[in-house]
Amino acid sequence: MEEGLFKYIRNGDGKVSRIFRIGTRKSQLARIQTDSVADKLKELYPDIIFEIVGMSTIGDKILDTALSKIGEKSLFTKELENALEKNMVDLVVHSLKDLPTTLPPGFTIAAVLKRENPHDAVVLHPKNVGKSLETLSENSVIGTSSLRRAAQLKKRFPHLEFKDIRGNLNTRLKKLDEKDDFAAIILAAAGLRRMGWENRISQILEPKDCMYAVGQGALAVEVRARDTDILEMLSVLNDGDTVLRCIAERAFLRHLEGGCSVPVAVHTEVKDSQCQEEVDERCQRVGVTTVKVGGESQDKAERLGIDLAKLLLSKGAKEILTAARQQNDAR
Ligand code: DPM
Repeated sequence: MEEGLFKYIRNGDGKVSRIFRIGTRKSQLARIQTDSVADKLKELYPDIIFEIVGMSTIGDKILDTALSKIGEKSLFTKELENALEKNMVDLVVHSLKDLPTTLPPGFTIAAVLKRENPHDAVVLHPKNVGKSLETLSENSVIGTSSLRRAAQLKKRFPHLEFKDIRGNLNTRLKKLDEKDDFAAIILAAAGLRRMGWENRISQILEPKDCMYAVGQGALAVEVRARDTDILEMLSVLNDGDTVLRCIAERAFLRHLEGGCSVPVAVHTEVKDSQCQEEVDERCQRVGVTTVKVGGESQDKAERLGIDLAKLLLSKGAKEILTAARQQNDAR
């Protein structure tokens, strides 16, 4: 791969067109997510050639340490951003929840796609089928390396124990099914669905039991901020409600100075659908609706997130988060 050069192809008619390269992590889930975005783009822009480039990230290479312990904020995104920087790829598809709330200078989110089910799900060891977190026996071990999930569920289900489990989704399901270490594991419903493993979901966790992570269930496309043409091209992928929710959630987490190593959870809803109609804008392209969320409602969403963070900080959130960070460092 040549650095610093865009990639072009000469068509049969002698014309030269640019190839747009989409960077992705190599895990099966990342590939599925990237393919789904690439398929949408190919359908919207049949004359443009998109090519997928797979890459490994720190998060993929370190498989034996809990995510929150590695201490690298942009675990899954750094290598992909390097590739963007060097023009080796033009766009990168991420799970929004893995994207730090502040991107390095020069990068921006071009689109946030319609959110899937954002909730967490319980996947049971086959021997426990028919049970729920509530009815699992005393001291059953639940696998998760998410501080957010463990913190909420420990409080709600004090009879359960929580232990780290790492690896990609395939590895985790294998560890669950083929060993006797875990009674159940907790995973994002969206990831399970995308992998085609919806049938393994025995319980979807309601917000009263476990709220989800900021951005969970939504895919985001990251690009070079200076590429205004690409930003314009990708804007059709935006889902208005998802954008508003994720702006509010990310502003909230940013203001709390959280990251993936602190137990912060959210639950958002767009209540005012009239506001949505105001911000819908029909695009000239045939058959395509561009949802350009108006600047004003985006500002409102951002302010909502910040105000909520301020409220929590005034009620002692800072001390709780500091203690959680120290506990995590000592693990
Ligand atoms: C982040 C967390 C996890 C991922 C922490 C959290 C889960 C880690 C674990 C920030 N990223 O949620 O509190 O369980 O040890 C990740 C998954 C998805 C994106 C897998 C999952 C798929 C769902 C989506 C890992 N990142 O959470 O089960 O696209 O939102």
